[in-house]
Formats: sequence, structure tokens, C-alpha cells
Amino acid sequence: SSRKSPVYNTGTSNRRRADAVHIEIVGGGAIGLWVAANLASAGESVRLWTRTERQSLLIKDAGILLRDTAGSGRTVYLPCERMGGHSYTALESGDTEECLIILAVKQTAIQDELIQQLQLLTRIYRHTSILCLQNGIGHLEKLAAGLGDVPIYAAVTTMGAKREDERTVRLAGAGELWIGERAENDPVFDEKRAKSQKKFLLSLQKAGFQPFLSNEINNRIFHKLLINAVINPLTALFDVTNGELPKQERRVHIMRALHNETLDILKRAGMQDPGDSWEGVLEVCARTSANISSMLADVRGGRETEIRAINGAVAELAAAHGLKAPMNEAVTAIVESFEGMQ
Ligand code: KPL
Repeated sequence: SSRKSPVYNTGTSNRRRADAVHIEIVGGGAIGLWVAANLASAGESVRLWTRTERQSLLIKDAGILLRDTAGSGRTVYLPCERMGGHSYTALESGDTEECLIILAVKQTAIQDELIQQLQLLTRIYRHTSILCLQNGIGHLEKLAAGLGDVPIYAAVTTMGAKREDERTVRLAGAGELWIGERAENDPVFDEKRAKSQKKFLLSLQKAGFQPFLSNEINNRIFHKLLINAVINPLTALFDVTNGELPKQERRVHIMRALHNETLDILKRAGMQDPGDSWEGVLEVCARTSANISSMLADVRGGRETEIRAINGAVAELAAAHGLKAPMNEAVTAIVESFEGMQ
């Protein structure tokens, strides 16, 4: 079997240093499991929140099985609760510490009910920040409206992980993680914030990322959106892996048309010209060639997709800037027609 000796971390034996950051991870999908298990095995104070009771009980009992790209694994034990099913108390007694919530749910899960749960979670530590790992756009504004003055960080990552079952996650490819604070205006330098950000970077390093602080996160969000706007709906439409997508001339033609339309819209909305963005799309297809995109996985699983936060949102941006978006509208309509199909 791939199991090696387990690494135990109950969350109760952790040191309580003044500079410690508690990490609350919300979401038991691939990224949530992967981040939680890495942090726990690095000895960080961490707790995972899942959507279902079944998953939280399973992980509490059997831990997370963390597999590397080659498939070999180890079991990591950590505290795990169901979101909404637990009274929100601090992981350890004391209320002076800093907490980072890593929000690793799908974009479509960011609804009023989850925001209310997050409000409760943010109240148990004195200083809480939230790091958002979603694809697409629109959710940061929703969170900001619901969470008041909690600092919100956006994250863009190129890492890939696959959830093999409710307690097993396998790394598909290590990657960079760019984080930046969401700000209506240019961020102002604040020494306390800068200190927190340094600590977050350290924690994120322990989570297995290569983290960087970005002062142009909106641009990175737009760039990721451009890549997702081409790969996600078209892999769902043609039912192919990311690597297969550009292997046929007709598909490349459609990819290019969707890319060019999206690029024009995002540039009008404020994205700096990335120069080689078409090459960038092909590079992501090659690097993640064995991946089933998250949108294709959702369509195959009969789940709601992130189409409205990706191509739907691009079409809305177009409308707001007086541009047309026939390709984005078309793929939105097609993928919406797949939703709920089994
Ligand atoms: O982000 C992705 C996704 O699947 O959502 C890509 C980059 C397409 C990798 O699969």
C-alpha cells in the first residue's frame, strides 16, 4: 500500500507563540485537502471545515491521505468540522491571535449562507484575514459586502491537485501562488498589514505553495480569467482533457476566437496587455495536459459549473463597456444547458 507512517497533528499540541497564525481552511475539495494536510504535517495550527458531515467524520477518524505526483502517500490527522454544524469556538483557548481563513470552496458556493458562517468564524479570533482561491470574478465584492472590514486577499495559483476520494488528494503539479489584498483604490502601506502578510507567506510556504505577494493582483486575476475563459468551457463542450483541447484544428480555431474576444474585453476593462497571452493558453494546456478542467469535471458530475463567474462575467464586462461578446455568450449558453444533465 502507499501508506507510510502517519503524521499526527491533533491541533491541540501546537505552540502558542505570539506570532502564530491559526489557519482555518474552508472547503474539502482538492485544494482544501491538500493545503490542510500540508499545513498540519508542518505542525501548523490548522482546522478544516467541510460541507458534509460525512466528510468531516471520515477525516476526523481516518485523516487525510496526501499523495505526491508519483502517487506515494502519507496520512495526516487534523481537526475537521462541518461548516454550520459546529459552534464556532477558537481552535485553542485565547483570543489574541491572528487567524487566516483560506477559502477553498467553489465560486458558486459563495452565497449568503456561507458568508454568514464566515462572519461567525471571523469573530472568534481578534484579527482575521481571508484568502480567496476561487476562479472567476464577482465573489470578492460579495464577500467584502458581507464581511465588513475583514481584509480580503485574492489568490491566483497555478498549482493543480486532484481529489481522489473524500479524504484523498493527489498533487497534479506544484505551482506558484500570487496573493494581493483586494482594494477599491491603490493599497496604502500599513506596517501591521505588512507584518501579517509576511506571516501568511510563511504559512503558505508550509502549505506547499511557492507564494509571492503581488501589487497587481487584479491584473493577475484578469489573466487567469482569460485562461479559464478559453480552456474551461471548451474542454467541457468537447469533453476532452486540457492537453487534447488544442490537438485539433477546428478546436484551435474556436479557442483562438474565444481568446481574442475575451482579451479585447479584459483590456477594455483595465487589464494590461499580457503580450503573449495566446501562447500562455497553449502553455497551460501543455502543463496541465492530463487534467480534466474543473468545468468539465462539474459537467461530468452533473454539478453546477462556474460558467457565470467566468464567461458570463466576461459577457457582462463587455456589456458594461459597450462591447459585444458573442463567443462568451455562446459558450455560457451551451455550458448552462449541460448543467444538471447526468
Ligand atoms: O484552472 C483550471 C481549471 O480547471 O479550473 C485550469 C487552469 C484550466 C487547469 O485545469
